[in-house]
Amino acid sequence: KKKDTGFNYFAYHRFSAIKKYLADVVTAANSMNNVSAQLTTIGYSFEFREIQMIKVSRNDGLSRPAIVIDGGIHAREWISPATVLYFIGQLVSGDEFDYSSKLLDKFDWYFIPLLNPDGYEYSHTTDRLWRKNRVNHGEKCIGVDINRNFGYMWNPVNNRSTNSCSDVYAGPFAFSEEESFALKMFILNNKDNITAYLTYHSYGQMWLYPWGYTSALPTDWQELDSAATVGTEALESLYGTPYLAGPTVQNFYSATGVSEDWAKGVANIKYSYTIELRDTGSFGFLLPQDEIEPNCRESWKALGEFALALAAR
Ligand code: ING
Ligand code: ZN
Repeated sequence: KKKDTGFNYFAYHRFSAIKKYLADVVTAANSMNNVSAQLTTIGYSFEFREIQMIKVSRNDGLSRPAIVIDGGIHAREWISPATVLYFIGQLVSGDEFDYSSKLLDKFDWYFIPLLNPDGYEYSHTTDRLWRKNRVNHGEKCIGVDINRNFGYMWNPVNNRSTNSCSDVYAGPFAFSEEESFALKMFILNNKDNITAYLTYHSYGQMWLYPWGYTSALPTDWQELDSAATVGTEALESLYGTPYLAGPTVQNFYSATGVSEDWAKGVANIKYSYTIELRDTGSFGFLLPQDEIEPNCRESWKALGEFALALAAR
């Protein structure tokens, strides 16, 4: 039996609509006989919004290696949660490339589609280009960059960002933020079983792997590189969208306390990536709604091929 939620994947939605969609996915999955969807709240934001995680898996009671995917760490990168919501729908209800059944046979899937709900809402109501969360630590300015707040190489002395007004403020201490802390606790509670961690951002069209804090490479970088290249080649095959696979510092810039580094360096997740979605700057963070569909289709194809390649290793 197959049921859909009626959700329009090709528009940008507010927090409340996303929350309703996730509840509808659980209802739809419960009406099917070979897939299970479970919704949990892994934390609450500073403004008390739920940080929701949805697990999608076979409902045969077996435990499989896990892939963890997050979106919406940065408020203004609206294409990121839109893409992760699309992934959830394809996996639960079936997809045009027939990946979903194979992907559910191989992995348990954990999605946190909107890790920074406060910032996301603020980018809808007040400041479209807001990046951080909306925490008030009693400092001069509001907000911490969640992707500078993770506890691996956090804010080192020679590169210290103590300015709360900076867009990349690292916070008063590592994991000071509910959002990064919630992700950390979830991952540490499941860490022996996680094969891959993918964090979706925009923009730049890149599939990046550690390290983010140094130009040195992890010893297994060639395995990360070849898996990333499977992803980018599949992605390019649909519309010819050029994507670059490579190490973060060499291809983008360096930063400390980022989630991909913590996932690999501390949680020991082998395949840890930051994916920068469309575009390369023409619209930047303001990606028009008519690019959501092609962006989602090519990104889903990339994820499918990437995950199947991992399963075959
Ligand atoms: N990009 C990431 C950022 O947090 C990044 C890129 C990740 C840089 C990891 C260095 C290390 O700055 C976006 N779009 O936010
Ligand atoms: Zn980002």
